[in-house]
Amino acid sequence: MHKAGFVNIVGKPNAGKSTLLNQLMGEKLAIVTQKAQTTRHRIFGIYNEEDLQIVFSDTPGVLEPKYELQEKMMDFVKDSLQDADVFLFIVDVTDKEEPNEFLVDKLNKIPVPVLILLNKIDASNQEAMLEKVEYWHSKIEKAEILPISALEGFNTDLILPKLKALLPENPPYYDKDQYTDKSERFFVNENIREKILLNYDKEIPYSVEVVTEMFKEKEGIIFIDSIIYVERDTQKGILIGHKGEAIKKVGTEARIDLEKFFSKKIHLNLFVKVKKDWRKNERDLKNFGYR
Ligand SMILES: Nc1nc2c(ncn2[C@@H]2O[C@H](COP(=O)(O)OP(=O)(O)OP(=O)(O)O)[C@@H](O)[C@H]2O)c(=O)[nH]1
Ligand SMILES: [Mg+2]
Repeated sequence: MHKAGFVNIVGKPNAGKSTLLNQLMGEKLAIVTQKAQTTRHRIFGIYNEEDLQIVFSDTPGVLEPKYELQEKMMDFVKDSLQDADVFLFIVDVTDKEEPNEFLVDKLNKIPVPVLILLNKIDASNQEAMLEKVEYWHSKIEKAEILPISALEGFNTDLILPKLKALLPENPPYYDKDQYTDKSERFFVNENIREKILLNYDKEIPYSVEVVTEMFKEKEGIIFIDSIIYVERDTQKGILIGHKGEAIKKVGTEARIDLEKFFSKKIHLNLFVKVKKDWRKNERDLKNFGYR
């Protein structure tokens, strides 16, 4: 007997969805930062065992879209609300704000099992936790609740057996040696964007898109040319920094990570270009892979 299915990770921005995907996969597939809206795409992590295939999908955090890019991000979320066999709904227990009622409502209506993961319990206390458990029991009655720390891997080992029990009998959807739906170039783009999220403030990270134009292996070295697009000239100046120091730091940090990811020596060239207001432009967004 072989089981297979789609397990979609959903939640508010910054709840720890990508951290959880990486923890479950045992590999860093999705970038993680302390800033909200780090993830912009739907990323599959394909977990394989002999008699099991779980297609996890990490999604952008659910928000009220304010510009076209965010609308496209929410389209990815809508897709993942439609094709799940099981939902992992991840809640940050340290989040003081109201839950996203749109998402709670959807999860209540869709006839699919929901496992609520109360995340970041390493940063909370027993009392607050018990309160949250009670609260979430009443919000989504059908759901099972599990307190976890995605960061520290606490209780995350309990998730796989629970999912296996819930998933239907199916042949695998993907080749058993495939672990993601994304290309090598995608991981390069994301890694560079992660370093930009970590190194710059305010609007800069949100105004950036990365496109890898060359990814070529020659004699054991991977040669990469990537373009960082920003929305205005002033942002280009900030990104590059005094004597190019700032962009150099991004390049070095990204290269070190990518050498680990690909287990190869990397030669990385970064270029900065302006594409005015791309976040609001349908055609630019389409070219950047936001359908
Ligand atoms: N203390 C603590 N921090 C965590 C835990 N899980 C995630 N974090 C932190 O929370 C922040 C957001 O984590 P992400 O995994 O990027 O969250 P996300 O839900 O994917 O966020 P978006 O992609 O922006 O929607 C990062 O700084 C993580 O290190 C946890 O279990 N405990
Ligand atoms: Mg994320």
